[in-house]
Amino acid sequence: RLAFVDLQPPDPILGVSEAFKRDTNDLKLNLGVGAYRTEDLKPYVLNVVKKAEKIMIDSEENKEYLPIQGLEAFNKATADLLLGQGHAATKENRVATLQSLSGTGSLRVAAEFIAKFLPGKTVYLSNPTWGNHKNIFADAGVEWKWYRYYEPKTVGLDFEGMMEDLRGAPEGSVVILHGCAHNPTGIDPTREQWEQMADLCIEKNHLPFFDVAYQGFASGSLDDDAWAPRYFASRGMEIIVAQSYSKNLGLYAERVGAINFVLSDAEAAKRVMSQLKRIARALYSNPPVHGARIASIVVSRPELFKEWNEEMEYMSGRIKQVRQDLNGHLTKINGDRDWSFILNQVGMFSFTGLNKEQCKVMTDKHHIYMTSDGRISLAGLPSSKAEYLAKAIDDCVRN
Ligand code: PLP
Ligand code: TYF
Repeated sequence: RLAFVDLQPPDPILGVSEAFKRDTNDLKLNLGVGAYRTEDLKPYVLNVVKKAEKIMIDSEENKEYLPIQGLEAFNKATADLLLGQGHAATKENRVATLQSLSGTGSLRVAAEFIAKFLPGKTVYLSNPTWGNHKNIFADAGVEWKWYRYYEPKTVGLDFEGMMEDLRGAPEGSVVILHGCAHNPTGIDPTREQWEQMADLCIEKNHLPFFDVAYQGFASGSLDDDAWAPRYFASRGMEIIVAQSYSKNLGLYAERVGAINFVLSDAEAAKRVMSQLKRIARALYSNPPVHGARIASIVVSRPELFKEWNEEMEYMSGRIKQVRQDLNGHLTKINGDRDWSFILNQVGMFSFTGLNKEQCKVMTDKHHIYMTSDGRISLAGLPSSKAEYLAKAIDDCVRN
């Protein structure tokens, strides 16, 4: 009966890991998926996570269902982490926060909300963006379009193009913005540019929707990395923010995250919250508890919170170090080219500017696995392999 079902190609990002596993060459290097690795390429479980889990075992927490909206302590902690302690919006109960299934599930809940309550509105995505954004909105039945973002000539931001496209978008469109550490480019707007974007969103009555998947990973500071959504909220705009703890707490498989709606008053927040719960109820009923407990313990205990910040600085510091290493080797091997973009980009990724064919050579000849858009995850690069990577990139750009 179902013989007509056609074959879906592997996910462009997760398919890279599948291909990596099949490669038997010792030189192989997986720079595909954005997951932090130690210098010896081991996954890293944060000490604060282990400590929180010990606290949880000692207090013999039960496994009862959470309410539809999730763990209350987590929802409070996550909104405070996003907006900063004592923000006017949280004090005035203007924030509707629903714990959801990490960044992806949180985005999907909001996509369902947009489909239901903003019918006919278009979601604008940066070109390029995280590949799953398209799937999430398309599957929720929401139309999406691109706005310009990346300028290949400078390996930088096409700010003029972006502003032009957002100005040309119909009034009241939804604009997806990466809160920090843009995936895949690693290129973020400056604060002055964010200010101009906020002006434009107010002028055009656009609804800014921040995807915050890397808070703490761009600069090493949780506060600095939340600057853009905080600034937009401070301008009195209503905003949506999806949060993920996959990367900054290393809770990838625990699926910890939240969707936040910052609204103009408490009544609106109550109504939106009731609708988010209705959406979550039909999608998955209620979220998992384990990771949310970990996150709320780490965020709410000052000694653990301090240690988390140190571990995040350590992780983002290692990535900054491999940026230096890679830039240094490339400059030494091929000084005719400007490799400064590697140092200027932020977060886990570097957008190398390599085209599809060159990426194929990287994989087929050099056993370096990366997404075909030219993105490499520096979080998966040990310093000891930076020279090997530099030689492979040089080989690809020369030939
Ligand atoms: N949004 C962006 C831009 C991402 O890069 C990611 C993960 O790579 C996510 C959302 C969601 O990840 P998760 O569902 O694991 O939180
Ligand atoms: O590397 C990236 O951009 C992400 C990683 O459920 C990822 O796609 C992997 C699995 C997942 C969410 C994100």
